[in-house]
Amino acid sequence: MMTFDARETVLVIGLGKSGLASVEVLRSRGATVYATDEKPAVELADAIATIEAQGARFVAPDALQPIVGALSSAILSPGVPLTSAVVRTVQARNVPVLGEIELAFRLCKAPIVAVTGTKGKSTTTALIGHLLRECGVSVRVGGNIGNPLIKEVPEMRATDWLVAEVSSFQLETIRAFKPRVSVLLNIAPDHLDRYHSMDEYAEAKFRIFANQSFNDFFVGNLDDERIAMLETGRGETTRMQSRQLWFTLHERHDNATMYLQGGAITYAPIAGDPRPVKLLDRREIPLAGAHNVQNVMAALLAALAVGCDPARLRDAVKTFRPMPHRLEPVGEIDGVLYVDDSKSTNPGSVVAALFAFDRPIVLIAGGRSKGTDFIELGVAARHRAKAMVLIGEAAAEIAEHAGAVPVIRAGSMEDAVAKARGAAAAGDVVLLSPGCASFDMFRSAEHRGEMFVTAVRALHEKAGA
Ligand code: UMA
Ligand code: ADP
Repeated sequence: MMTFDARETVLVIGLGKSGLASVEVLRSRGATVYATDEKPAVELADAIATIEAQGARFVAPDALQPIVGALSSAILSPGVPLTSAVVRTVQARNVPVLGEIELAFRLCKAPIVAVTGTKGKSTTTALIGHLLRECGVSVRVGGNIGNPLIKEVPEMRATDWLVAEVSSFQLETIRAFKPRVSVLLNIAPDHLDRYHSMDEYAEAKFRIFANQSFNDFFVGNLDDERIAMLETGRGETTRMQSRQLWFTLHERHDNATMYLQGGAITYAPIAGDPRPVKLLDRREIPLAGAHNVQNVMAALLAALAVGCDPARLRDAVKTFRPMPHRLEPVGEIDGVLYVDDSKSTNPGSVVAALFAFDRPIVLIAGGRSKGTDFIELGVAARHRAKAMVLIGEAAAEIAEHAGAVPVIRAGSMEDAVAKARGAAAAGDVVLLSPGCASFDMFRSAEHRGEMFVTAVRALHEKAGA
């Protein structure tokens, strides 16, 4: 039985956001804490100073041997793969390696709603938080969305709810993690630089419901082929113990608890009055694109599973606002709308973005590929884009799939926005939806979005001048 208190010695692996938060919580519980990180020591000066002030000690990866024997567990940051040398060193001495999410689960008194999927996690997680709050539930939100889950946990009571965005990386290192409600949005190519195959990636996602039992709920997307295979009775074996709540963008389907009927999100309660309830018209959703209708359905089902009242949920959806860098309109200049979708970091989210507008699109895409191909992105661009401005390492690879769509190359975000402006006419959209990681040119996807906004503002000032 791991207690993570004064009786134990714990090694925290990785000193980014997740690791720093783990150190802080473990130290506040009185555990003896060591931390390690593979970055050069000079780059870690601030992190080391922070943890030392809390009474933890930094140990370089090549100096771990003498302390490994004393460890009761190791807490792994999501960015550190299980195959890393540090993890092997620790596992060779039979020290259990758990993720920060697992630690948070073990210390959390509140029930958890956990959200995963390739895309839409942050939007859906934030939306569930918003819906629960509007329905009077005491709720906290954390995880992959940015604020480490472990940070939210210490103060929580059994009557609160915790909404957790969990990535496949985080799910790799759970053991007992058992959300009361799990949500699986979609599985599309991404992170193929870390996983050997789509099957391996999907299996990591499926861990979200692995420990659930019949008192728990699973919310799943019936329109996603891989996920629909989990429906009881479809596959060869029933993998899931939890109660299944399925959603679909199609009209009523036997096993769907939520579906679109005549453009209205409709809910067929599984218990009680079986008559379908029209919740809201899809046009009332304050977010663009069919993919956001799916996100809203998933969030509504999760909130209903928590016990929220359908009538209050309807109004609560209407007051949600898009998160920054997710199809966020950032300005209109000379009739051209500029949209920041910098958080589009895989090809699937570019496809979703291209179909979210019914006006001509000049697409800005590219960056560092994550081992995915760009075939579907090319197909969607050929349908929907009037021109593509390509940036970053993947520009040449994406250009191969452009067909007859004019391709313009750009060397910086400022250059890309100026060239997109040149290709656009009044009534068009200039859409930054990169479909790639940002690290070849920017510090993060947020930084990339901010650079886009800065370039748009500069255009605006010029236009006004
Ligand atoms: N490190 C090593 N060895 C390695 C890899 C990393 O020592 O092999 C060290 C690095 O030197 C660095 C530290 O580990 O100092 C970074 O840890 P990390 O990569 O786990 O990053 P954190 O800052 O702790 O942020 C993590 C998540 N990062 C990743 O999953 C890569 C954040 O998700 C998350 O918001 C945060 O915890 C709080 O929960 C980011 C992300 O990109 C947004 N997620 C991926 C995605 O959304 O696609 C999964
Ligand atoms: P995640 O947290 O999974 O990365 P976000 O909600 O932050 O997801 O959205 C990231 C990007 O993916 C944005 O560009 C957004 O427009 C797009 N997106 C959101 N939901 C979906 C979805 N269900 N399917 C495809 N793309 C989506």
